[in-house]
Amino acid sequence: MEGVACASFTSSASKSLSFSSLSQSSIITLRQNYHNNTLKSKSPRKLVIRASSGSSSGSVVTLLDYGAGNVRSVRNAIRYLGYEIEDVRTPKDILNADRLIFPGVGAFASAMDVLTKTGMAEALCTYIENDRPFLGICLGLQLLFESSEENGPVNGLGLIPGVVGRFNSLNGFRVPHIGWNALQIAKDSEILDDIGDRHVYFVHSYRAMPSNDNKEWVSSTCNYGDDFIASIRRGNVHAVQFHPEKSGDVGLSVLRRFLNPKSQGSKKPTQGKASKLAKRVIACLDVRTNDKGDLVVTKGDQYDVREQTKENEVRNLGKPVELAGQYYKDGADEVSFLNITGFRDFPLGDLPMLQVLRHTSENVFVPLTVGGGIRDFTDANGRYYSSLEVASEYFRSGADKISIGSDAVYAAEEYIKTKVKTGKSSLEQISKVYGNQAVVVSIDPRRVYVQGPNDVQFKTIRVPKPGPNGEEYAWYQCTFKWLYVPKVNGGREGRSIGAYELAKVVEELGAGEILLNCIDCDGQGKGFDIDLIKLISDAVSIPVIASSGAGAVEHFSEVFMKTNASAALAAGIFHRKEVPIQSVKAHLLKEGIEVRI
Ligand code: 1PR
Repeated sequence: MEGVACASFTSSASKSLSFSSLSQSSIITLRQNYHNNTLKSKSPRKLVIRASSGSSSGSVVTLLDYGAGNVRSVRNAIRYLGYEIEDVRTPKDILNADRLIFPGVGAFASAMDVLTKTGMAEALCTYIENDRPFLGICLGLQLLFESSEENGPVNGLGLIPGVVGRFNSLNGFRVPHIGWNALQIAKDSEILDDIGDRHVYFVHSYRAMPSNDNKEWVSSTCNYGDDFIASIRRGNVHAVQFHPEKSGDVGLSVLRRFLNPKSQGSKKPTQGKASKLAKRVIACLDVRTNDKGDLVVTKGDQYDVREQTKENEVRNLGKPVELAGQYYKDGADEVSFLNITGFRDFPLGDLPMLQVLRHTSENVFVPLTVGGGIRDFTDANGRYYSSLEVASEYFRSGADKISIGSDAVYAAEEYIKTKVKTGKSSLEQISKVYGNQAVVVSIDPRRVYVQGPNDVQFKTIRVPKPGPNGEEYAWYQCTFKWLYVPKVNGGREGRSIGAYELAKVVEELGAGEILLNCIDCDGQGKGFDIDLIKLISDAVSIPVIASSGAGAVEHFSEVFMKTNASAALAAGIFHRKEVPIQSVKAHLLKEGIEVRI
C-alpha cells in the first residue's frame, strides 16, 4: 500500500553506485552521496552476495511492521503457511533475523522517516548488504531505491539505483494500477517459479522503472502503460511490487518459496495465459443484522431486502464468512462486504462485522473491501470517533479497502457548494493516511427521466429507449442514506447531485476507485446499466466497478465490451447459485476478455 500525502524532503538524491562484481559470493561496493538525509554518513557500503538462500528453514519469520497501517493480511498468509511471526521491536531484531519480511505500508516519506528515526533504516541496509534472506512487499520494494517522487523527491534506502515515480494517467491508463496483472520474468528468481503465466495482484500509484543501472536487480517487470519493475532479486534479497498475500494460490506459493526455499510448492498452479491487466469479477455480500440479531448475507430487489411475505423478514442467503470463503475458492478476484444495517448506532459497536472480517481474512487471500457506516460519529456517552478511526478498525480487522457511500455524497455536495477542500471529510482523511487506492466510493444512483438536457443542471444522457412519458433524456440521481428516514426505497433519499458530478468530485477528493451501483437494476437480473457505466467510466481516470443487475454470463462480457469498467460485481446470481463464478470467467475467456484463472 502507498499513501498519497505526507511531509517531503526538498532535495534530490545524488548517488553513484559502483558494483565491483555481480556474481554470487561476491562483494559489491556501493558508493553513495546522500544529501539532506540522515543516512548520508553511511557510505561507502558493502553488499555481500552469499551463495545459498537456504540458510534458515526454521518455522519463525521476522516481520518488520513499523505500525503505519494494516499488515494483517501478510500476518494471516504467513500463519496460514504454518510459520510463527516474531515482530521487530528494535534494530537489533533486524540484524538477528534469520528471515525478514518487510511489507511496506503507508506513504514513502513517512515510512522513511520512521525507519530513519528508529535506526531501522541503518539496520535494514546492513541486513540487506550482508545478503540475509529478505522479502520486501510493495512499498517494501520501493524503499530500497534511491528516491521517490511521492510527495517528494524523498530519499530512500539507496540500495538500488533508480527513482520511484507516479504512473502517468494521461496515456489512458487508470491510476491507481489496481488488479491482477501479468509478469514478464527477466531472470531466475526462485520465489516466482510457481507463477508461470498467471496473474498477481497489484495496487499502487507509484512504481520503479527498469534501467541499465538497476538491470542486475530486476527479476521481473510488468506492463501498465510502460514496463515497470515488478520484482527484484539479488542473492537472498527479494522484493515484489505486487501483493503475494492477496494473490491467491499463486501469491501463497511466492511466500512459501521465500519462507522455505527448498519447498517446491504443494501443487504446481495451473498454467494460465496472463498477458495484461485482467478484468476483475467481484462477489459482493450485502450483510445486515436480521430481526433475530444475526448478521446474515442478504440481497435486495432495488434495495428492498425484506421478503414479500406476511412475516416480512430480512432475506437470509447464508453466512458471511462461509460464503466469502466459497467465493474465494470459486475464483472471485475480490470479495466485498457492504454492511447495510441501518447504523443508528456506532458501527464499531458492530462486533459481529469486525469478527466476520477477521475470520474471513484468515483464509481468503484476495482483496477484501468493507463498506457501511463509515463517517464521523459521537456515541451515546458523547465520545467522538472520526471516520478515520472507524476505517482504521476495519483495516486492522482485515479489510484492504473501505467503501464510503452516504458520507461521500455529503462531502461532494459540500465541496461543490464551497469549492474548498477542508481535508476533513472521511474521504480526504482516510485517503491521506491509507492512500487513495484503499478508498472506494460507492455510488447508489437511480435513473430520472427528463424531456431535454436543459431541464436539469446535471449531466444527462440521451436514452436508447424513451421513458414512461416519452422522455428522451435521463440523469442519474445520487441517493443518500439519512439515519432517520422512513424505510422506503431502502431508506434512501434522492439528492441534488448526479452520479456524473459525484464521481468527478470524489476522484478529486481522493477516491481511488468507484463502485457504481444502480438502484433500478439491483437484483433484477436483466443486465448492468450500460449507459450509466459508460457515462461514469469515461468521466474519471480511476477504476470503475460496474455493479447491479447481472443475471447471466453474457451480461459480464457486455459490460466489458461496451464500457471502460475495470471490474464487474454481482451478488444475487452467486448467492442463489444460478451462475457460478467459474462460468462467468470461462465465458469471458471465450469472448477474448482477459481474466485471472
Ligand atoms: O452509505 O456508507 O453507510 O454505505 C452503505 C453501503 O451499503 C453502500 O455501498 C450502499 O450501496 C449499500 N446499500 C445500502 N442499502 C442497501 C440495500 O440493498 N438496501 N446495498 C445497499 C447495495 C447494491 C450492491 C449489490 C449490487 C449487485 N447493494 O452492492 O450487491 O446491486 O446486486 P445484484 O447482482 O444482485 O443485482 P454507507
